[in-house]
Amino acid sequence: MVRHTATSVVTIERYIIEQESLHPAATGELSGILYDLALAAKMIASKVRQAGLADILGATHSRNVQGEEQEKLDVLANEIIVKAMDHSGRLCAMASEEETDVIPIPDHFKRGAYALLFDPLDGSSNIDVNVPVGTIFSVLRKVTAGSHGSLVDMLQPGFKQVAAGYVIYGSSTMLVYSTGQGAHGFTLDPLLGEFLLSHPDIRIPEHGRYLSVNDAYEQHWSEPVRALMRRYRGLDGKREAMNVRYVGSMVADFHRNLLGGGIFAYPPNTKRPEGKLRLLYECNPLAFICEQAGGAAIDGQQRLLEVEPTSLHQRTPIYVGSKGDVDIAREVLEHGR
Ligand code: FDP
Repeated sequence: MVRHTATSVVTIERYIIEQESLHPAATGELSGILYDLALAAKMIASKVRQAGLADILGATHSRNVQGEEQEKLDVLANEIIVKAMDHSGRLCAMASEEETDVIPIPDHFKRGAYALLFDPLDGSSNIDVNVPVGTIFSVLRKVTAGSHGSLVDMLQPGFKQVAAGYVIYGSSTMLVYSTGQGAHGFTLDPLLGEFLLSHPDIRIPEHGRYLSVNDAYEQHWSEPVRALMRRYRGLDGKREAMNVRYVGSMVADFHRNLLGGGIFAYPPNTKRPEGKLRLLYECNPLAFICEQAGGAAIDGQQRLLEVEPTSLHQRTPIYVGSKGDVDIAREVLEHGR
């Protein structure tokens, strides 16, 4: 925890600048992307906070009092991010969970050296019932020639991420990011309207207390996955039982385990042999943050950050969290015990 005094606080802007100064070659472009994302996060947070009041929930085609089309919060969050980021001159293209194809930067704006991928509002089925939701983002360096970005720039393995992060809209709004030098958390002070450094250099415990998995799928899991879950629950007598916590918002489940220790798993099942969660803008960013905090992430067979992506909206199984608990997954899934 960082103690701020009445006259001295560490804002996210100050922190990003300080981190940037550790890299003499830095151009400031990546820092600019992170500020713009922090602004977008504040705008989304304000919409999420008003969600119950502003009548912006429900179907995309519902109408407001002026008779204008109203948007669902996830569609709105998508627009907020696109519009906060498209004109900065720092991105070559974007991709979002909400959009089928790569989102080009309009011709009348300058283009830059980075690609941004994001899930604007993860856990959106929880919005209507006032349960935390989140935004997840991943930044990659452009690898193709020319100024416009393309799908090729997006299809890079997770270890190539130059920055990744998430925002959780919970009892407070927090932004956690990493540029490869640890994972750092900032809490939004609603009075100042600023993200303040609250969790510098987050370290996830080696073994955790919490198991986050939707065990309604148990009947559809393979035998090794069932054996693994029995292990985590202490049913095979080989370890102490973990507590089960499953919010159903990946960001919320991940965040709790990052701070308190544990594992989040979304294994494949016969109904979803590829898993459910998206590799590029859900799993890779959280895996990157987790590794930076001393944790680990696998897809069941290999390190998640080394998976070679083949399509934009590719799904993957995931086991992410405390290193000791992920090691157990690796072992039990490989040997079935
Ligand atoms: P949602 O469908 O509500 O957007 O990203 C997808 C996600 O939520 C995750 O946030 C969450 O962990 C998972 O799906 C929940 O899926 P199940 O209901 O199948 O457990």
